Amino acid sequence: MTKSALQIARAAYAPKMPESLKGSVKIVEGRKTESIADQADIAKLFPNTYGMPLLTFEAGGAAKSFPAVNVGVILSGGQAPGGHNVISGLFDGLKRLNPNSKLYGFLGGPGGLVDNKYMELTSDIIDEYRNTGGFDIIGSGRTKLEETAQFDQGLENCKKLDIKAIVIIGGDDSNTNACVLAEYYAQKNAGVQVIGCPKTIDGDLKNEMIETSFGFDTACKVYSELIGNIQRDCNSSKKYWHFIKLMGRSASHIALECALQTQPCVTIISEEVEKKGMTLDGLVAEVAATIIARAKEGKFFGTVLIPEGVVEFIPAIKKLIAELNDLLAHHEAEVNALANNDEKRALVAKLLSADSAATFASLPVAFANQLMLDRDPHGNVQVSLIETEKLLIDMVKAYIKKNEPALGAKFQGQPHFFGYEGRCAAPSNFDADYCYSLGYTASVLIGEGKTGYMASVRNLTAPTAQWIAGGVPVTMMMNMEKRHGHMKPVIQKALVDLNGAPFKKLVECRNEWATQPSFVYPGPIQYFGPTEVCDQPTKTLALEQKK
Ligand code: FBP
Repeated sequence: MTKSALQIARAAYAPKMPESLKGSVKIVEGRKTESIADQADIAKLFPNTYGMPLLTFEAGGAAKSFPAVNVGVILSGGQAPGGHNVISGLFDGLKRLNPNSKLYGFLGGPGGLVDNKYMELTSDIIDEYRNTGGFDIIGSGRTKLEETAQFDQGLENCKKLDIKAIVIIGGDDSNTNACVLAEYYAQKNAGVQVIGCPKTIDGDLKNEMIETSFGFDTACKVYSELIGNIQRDCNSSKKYWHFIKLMGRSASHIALECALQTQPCVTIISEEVEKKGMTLDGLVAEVAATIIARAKEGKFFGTVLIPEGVVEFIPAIKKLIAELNDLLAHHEAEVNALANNDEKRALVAKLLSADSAATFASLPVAFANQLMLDRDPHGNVQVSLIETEKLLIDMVKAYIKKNEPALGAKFQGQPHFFGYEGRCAAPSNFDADYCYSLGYTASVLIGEGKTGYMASVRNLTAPTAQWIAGGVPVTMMMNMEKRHGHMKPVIQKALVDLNGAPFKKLVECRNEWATQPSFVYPGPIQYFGPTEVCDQPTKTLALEQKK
């Protein structure tokens, strides 16, 4: 494989680690934990893994000897920068506990465990992937591990390889399933531990003990660089409005962070749209108001940031999508048998409730067609395939033409979607260090015989040496939610907190950003250079931690 000069130089980067992980580790047990809600239900469902204590690692533990152990690792769900460093940290940590330990990678995501598709990860392989982006070392997948038959098959496959622990690197759903798996193996006394690691560029797996999910930092820095470049172009030509959709299936953390980094004219935050009970027309009018105000001052250019999942937060469309998800699951064959989209829309409209049929009929045809696209394996609409940026450009143009005809002719929109561009970037120093520490932490949890824990590394706005590593029982993050008509224990997804410091900062600044020259141009991620250029955490983290 031909490597770029940066790849070669970056391979030599030694991730910075918390002091506590550099030598023998002392494990400090904290308070017993409770789930964030529905304590009685969760305790009943997880009799072996509920209520375990928080664990904090400190430097200076007594030197111990550990038996060699075989461990399996799985990458689950969407790619996020730093996954390879979780694996290299895990590998180095296991080898330090005992050089005869082995690490196996299950291939193509959780399905690899069930189908027994794996490879041994040797030091030669690991060295090829240190500090690189992507999940290509073993691949990822979205198979859900939730059936007992899958757990049993996985156990049989672990036994064949003498695997005593599995590390699942995934988002909220994957870690929920990791916890169910940990409980199941504990109940069966199967001798297989399960440890989770918090991954997702979306940034929505976070709570008191998980300050951020890995990959969010790098992805936001990549998108912010691109937004900054567009803003400079925009400021130079002064003729386009750029509508930029940003990935993040549900929560708007990415849009908010990119806004804080680049100071665009308009930022839509889905959680605010929902709180205000906005309609699509209301949202269009609000975006158009800024465009009209700037046009009246002779500025026919600007930037609008759009979170990927915004349509699902518009109450009427949310209801429509929920009905469509249900309806398409039950009438899939009937709908797919129809020859064209006009016929499909007509059939679907008949099957919807009166309210939702009216909403469906009010939507531009191309958008209504996109809402009928195939669902993902969890039955959800694939929001990254919905061209919200184009929809908003068309609707805003029509609105301005109708309400301010003289200005309407001058409005020119350019659509963009930034998503996949950021998911496999070479991890920033922050993500490279954070991920390596997470993997290393997982190895310590395995050495200590823990199961049902997620690796946690905190105090992330302090210098790396002061980061606090440890373990959090996954049951602590759970509550009961309705999924497919049944109440299920799940890790609570963290949406943007409208009372939190990052959103408040946006609110404080957005009028100025809409009207005054405010664009910021963050430039590309820097891997070498002064710490204030290379090692900054996200603005979200800094504001949340009052830095
Ligand atoms: P995860 O939640 O699995 O980390 O995936 C996040 C994400 O990147 C979303 O932002 C996006 O909506 C989705 O994956 C896209 O999925 P796919 O890769 O299947 O197109």
